[in-house]
Amino acid sequence: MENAHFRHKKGQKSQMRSVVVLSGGVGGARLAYGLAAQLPPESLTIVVNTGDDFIHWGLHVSPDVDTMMYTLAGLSDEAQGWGLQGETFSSLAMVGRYGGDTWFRLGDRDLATHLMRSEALAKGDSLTRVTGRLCDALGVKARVLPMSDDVLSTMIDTKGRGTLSFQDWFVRYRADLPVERVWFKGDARPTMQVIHALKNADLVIIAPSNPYVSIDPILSLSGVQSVMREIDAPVVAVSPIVDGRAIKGPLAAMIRDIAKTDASAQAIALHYGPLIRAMVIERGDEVRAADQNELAVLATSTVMKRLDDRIALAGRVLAFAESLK
Ligand code: FO1
Repeated sequence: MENAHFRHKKGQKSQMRSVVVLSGGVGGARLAYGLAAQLPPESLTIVVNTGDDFIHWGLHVSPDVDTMMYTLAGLSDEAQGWGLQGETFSSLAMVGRYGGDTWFRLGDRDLATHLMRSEALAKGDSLTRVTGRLCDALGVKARVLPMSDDVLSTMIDTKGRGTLSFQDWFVRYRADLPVERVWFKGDARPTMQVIHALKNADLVIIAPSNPYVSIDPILSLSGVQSVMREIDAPVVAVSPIVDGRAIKGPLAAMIRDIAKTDASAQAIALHYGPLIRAMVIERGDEVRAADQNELAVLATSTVMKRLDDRIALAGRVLAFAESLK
């Protein structure tokens, strides 16, 4: 299946030969969709957070990888932000009847993804290889790389309920418990494909994803930040904060709880510090460098409500990045 957007934009390709995006779920997937419409598939690599991964009903669920894959394939449930369009939940109802866990709503067709992935992993396949095959089957042409083939679990120290795994905190407790600290359990390495992509990048984009729970797991892997500092390619962060609010999810409250400051593009710049050379922020927001270095800034419309917004924002990010060279 070829997405119509990825066909009719052929005249508008960017000069960038190798763009690497670091991403979590929804926000990053929307920008990646736009980039996939602007770049030839071989020029786009998306490194996806797997800190949210967990075992549920005995299956390996990889929420951010699946959101990326479904979004690029044009199959995602846009209103909900996760899962597949037109999904049904008969298996979930049956699990409930057996007295099983139903707080995490796995859909019937989504279940097929977790079955195929879990079977392949049990046979000794890597998450990178199985993700590649699932993407191929869904017609996703850009390269989607899980950040690691090892297990790294995002953990949340909460006020009130102690330490919770990410999905417990995010879904079971609806991200309602104040966060004291985010940390990562496990000794995971980035894959060699991730390091190779970063080393050869002309541009690294940090997607408008939650820095604490979507991007930091990737940055915590040994070697990732040092490669990002060594390369000549600009590192550009797209702000997930618009006018003091997070476009989706608990980020604004997390910034207040963890950084003890109001949510703003500036809080994002401070978080990434010298790792980024440039930032794309919402028009009307303000940002300055977190240190003595220069921070190039593009202030534009960053909200991606419609498919065309994604493509337009991706085009502006690429043009901005080209102007930095
Ligand atoms: N998020 C929810 O808020 N409730 C759910 O029941 C839920 C189920 C679910 C199933 C598959 C999947 O890939 C994602 C799912 N998510 C659900 C979203 C997901 O847990 C989070 O959005 C991400 O981990 C955060 O990026």
